[in-house]
Amino acid sequence: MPFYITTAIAYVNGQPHLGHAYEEIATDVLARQHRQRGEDVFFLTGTDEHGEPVADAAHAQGLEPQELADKNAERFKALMPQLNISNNFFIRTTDTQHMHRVQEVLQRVYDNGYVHKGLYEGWYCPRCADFKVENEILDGNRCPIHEIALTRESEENYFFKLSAFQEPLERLFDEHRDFVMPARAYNEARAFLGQGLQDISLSRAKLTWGVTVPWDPSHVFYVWFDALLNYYTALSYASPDTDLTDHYWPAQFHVIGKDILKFHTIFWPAMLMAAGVEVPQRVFVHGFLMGEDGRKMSKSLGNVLDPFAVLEEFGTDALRFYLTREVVFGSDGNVGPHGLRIRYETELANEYGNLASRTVAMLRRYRDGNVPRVDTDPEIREQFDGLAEAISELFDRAETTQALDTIWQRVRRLNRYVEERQPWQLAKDDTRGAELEQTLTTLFEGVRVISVLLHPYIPQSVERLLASLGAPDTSYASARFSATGPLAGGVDLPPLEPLFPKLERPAE
Ligand code: ME8
Repeated sequence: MPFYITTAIAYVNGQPHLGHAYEEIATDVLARQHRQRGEDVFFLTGTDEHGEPVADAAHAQGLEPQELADKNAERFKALMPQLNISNNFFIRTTDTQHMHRVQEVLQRVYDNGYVHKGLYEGWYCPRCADFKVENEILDGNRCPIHEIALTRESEENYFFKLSAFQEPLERLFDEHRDFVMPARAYNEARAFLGQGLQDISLSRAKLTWGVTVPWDPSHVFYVWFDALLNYYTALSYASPDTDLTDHYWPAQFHVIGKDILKFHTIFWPAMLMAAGVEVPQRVFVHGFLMGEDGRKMSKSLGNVLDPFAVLEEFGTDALRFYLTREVVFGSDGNVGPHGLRIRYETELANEYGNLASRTVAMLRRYRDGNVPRVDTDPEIREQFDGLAEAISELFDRAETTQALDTIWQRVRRLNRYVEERQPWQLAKDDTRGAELEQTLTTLFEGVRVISVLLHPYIPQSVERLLASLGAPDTSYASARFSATGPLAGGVDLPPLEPLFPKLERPAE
């Protein structure tokens, strides 16, 4: 089954920050889990390179927009392997194939009669590249997001007849309650729609950094139309020899942040309808990351969690784990270096890493590194019954944080099992050999299954561990807890280096 999933594409006016890393990681966890289930996943990410925010940032640095875009797009691209993101393609909106396709689709919108010329006047934020409506503007005519002064803009533009899509959009929202998730975001988008739609600016005459309007080359398209179309255009040239559009379109899952809700849930489906293209199935809106003190991260407050520093000190999986565990996907969350250290030490190093190390060490000490071929403990096995299915159901609702918590309850259960069984005591008593063997096999199987389920979250560590256990299969089929000895591996186990080494500077 095709599963096409995307992130928002980042502006290249600045460098990647934690918010970008978060969105990439959260989307990657979803993509990997669907792949694990055998679905035909296509995962797209990339950069948004046109428009005023980029042009202004470039000029402020004495660069041409293309130079700044090239420089920063490289930084975003380089971030993907650093975060272990499994994207299938990286789109840049300055790709010529993208630009041609944008012209083609929007020409269709024009030919279908959804474009007219008009005078636009309003308060404009150059950082959002968006006109603001009166009721969202802050005192002193400032942007509600960036808090910077808005400019009064008036120009003759082409307009997109958004108002013509009031009813079709209402129908879309009524018939597909999961078109926007979670429910809070759905309600917000529905309320916006309820206010009544007005036509919106489709082009800019004052700007040259953008995709030229084919029916009037003195205009470029308003950056949001060019940017949103990335999800559609990418499929036409992501593969060198085939056009993937028919195979993967419509997208199943757009992942975006809450500040760009209106564009993705109102403008985007309307634009597609105007072009006669099928609309995507779901838009998932994640929350914003704030500092540990609940305030917006800023250098001056000293509450910034720098993703690059975290990668350097703790490794990729620690960042992936911390962000997905700490921040409920779909809600805002507070994150910071203190919380990260605590979760690293208590959960990754002690609860999971140590469970794996102890299991391997005991198998080596008591059974020469070979897992006994005996039945697993039915009580523990029962607690793994239906687990993989439960996780998949949570993933179908994009409840990735809840899914991780469900897996973690099994990590804790296995740790308690070690304490209950005390294998080191059993090993002292020759008459209790069978109990020892059952305990060791159960622990091995438990660690293996948990690791398979954790693979979407912490792929590197899991791959290392499973390879060491001789059971490298991470597909969903291998997430079954065997009744009769291990499903795979468990022979001549080599010593296991700590998965999450102790920190030089422990958490206070
Ligand atoms: O909005 N916490 O680009 P962008 C969580 N180019 N997510 C955050 C965040 C934070 N602190 N800060 C930003 C754009 N994001 C457009 C998108 S899509 C066709 C065009 C998220 O670089 C933000 O919500 O400002 C968005 O989803 C993504 O990062 C890129 O933001």
